[in-house]
Amino acid sequence: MRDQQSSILAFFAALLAAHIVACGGASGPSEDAIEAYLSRTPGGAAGADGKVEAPVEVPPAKRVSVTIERAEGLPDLDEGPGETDPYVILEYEGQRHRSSVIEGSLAPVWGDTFILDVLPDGILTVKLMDEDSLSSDEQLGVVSKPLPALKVGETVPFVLEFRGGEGGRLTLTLTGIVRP
Ligand SMILES: [Ca+2]
Ligand SMILES: [Ca+2]
Repeated sequence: MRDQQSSILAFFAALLAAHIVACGGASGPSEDAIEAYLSRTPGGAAGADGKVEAPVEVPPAKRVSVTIERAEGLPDLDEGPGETDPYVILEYEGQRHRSSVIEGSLAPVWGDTFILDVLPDGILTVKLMDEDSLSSDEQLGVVSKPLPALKVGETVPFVLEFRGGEGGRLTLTLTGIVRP
């Protein structure tokens, strides 16, 4: 008798649960929306209108990963053809990084990645250099530009032109990342 009662109770409980799920699916927010809402960072904006379906607020990146991709159109100003050995120096608010040297190339490809701590109104200065063995290295070009504000996980191309494009073009990839 007890078994029968409890199985009847279980039946109604299951029926009720199914009803709740059905109602939720028909008129409520989607499971994904609820999950996003529940997993959002505490204190994060839930959307101005308070709707659960509002996109989860992605925080601004505190660090940015800078990949030095490639340069093209570099002028051949060195002692002879194949003597331009480009490398890149990144300077950003006291942080400094130097890429590898690509020997004898006017269209170098690097793929070197560096991490910068983002500072308010920070300016990125990029120097394109030529390594020389018999004299000190030459600066082929320099450009300064503010870093764009990135959200965490956002990736953008960042193209720099030297001497208005006459001195070549350098492509970087920027990705917003969190502070570890
Ligand atoms: Ca040189
Ligand atoms: Ca050189």
